[in-house]
Amino acid sequence: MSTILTLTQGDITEQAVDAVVNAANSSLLGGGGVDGAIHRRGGPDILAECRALRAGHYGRGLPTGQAVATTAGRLPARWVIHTVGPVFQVSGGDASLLASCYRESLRVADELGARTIAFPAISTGAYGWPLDDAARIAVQTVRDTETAVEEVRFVLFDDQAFAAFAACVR
Ligand code: AR6
Repeated sequence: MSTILTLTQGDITEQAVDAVVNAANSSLLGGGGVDGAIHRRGGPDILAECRALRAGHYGRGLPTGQAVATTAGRLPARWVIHTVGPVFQVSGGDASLLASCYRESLRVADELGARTIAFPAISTGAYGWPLDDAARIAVQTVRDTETAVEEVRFVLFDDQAFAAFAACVR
């Protein structure tokens, strides 16, 4: 089964998909941007599961480039897959860490049996990754990853992000 790649401009919390990916931080305890929107609209069940993860396997937090799933609470999705993007300046622009976020999220999606997944443009907000470069890495990584996911939807918040991703999927 081949994977279809689609682009939408909008809010990731409104996507009716099996799994929504959160551009989280390693604390898993919330923040701004996508993370803030997901916890706000998804409700307290997501944070409760994140706290349980921190009390268990992820006592020191979720490392950069890894991914882990929780309930999606009140979002129109079944799961939230939390991943931690690299901070552009701190990572020195190491593309492998950003690529790992997409690859690991798809691996978790496969474990869950998710068939549709929505990604934000990870690391391009607070974490400062240049949009064009991030879009290229995101699209290339998804294309190169073997997965049973049938639709990978990139959900871009503004015109500039949409244009950057559109330039990569032509
Ligand atoms: N739907 C889709 N895209 C969005 C939304 C939304 N509701 N809101 C923002 N974006 P960011 P990061 C876009 O900062 O760079 C948080 O505080 C936004 O325009 O959410 O990975 C976490 O807790 C940008 O293009 O994620 C971390 O501490 C992209 O989503 C830190 O920010 C990512 O922006 C993670 O930073």
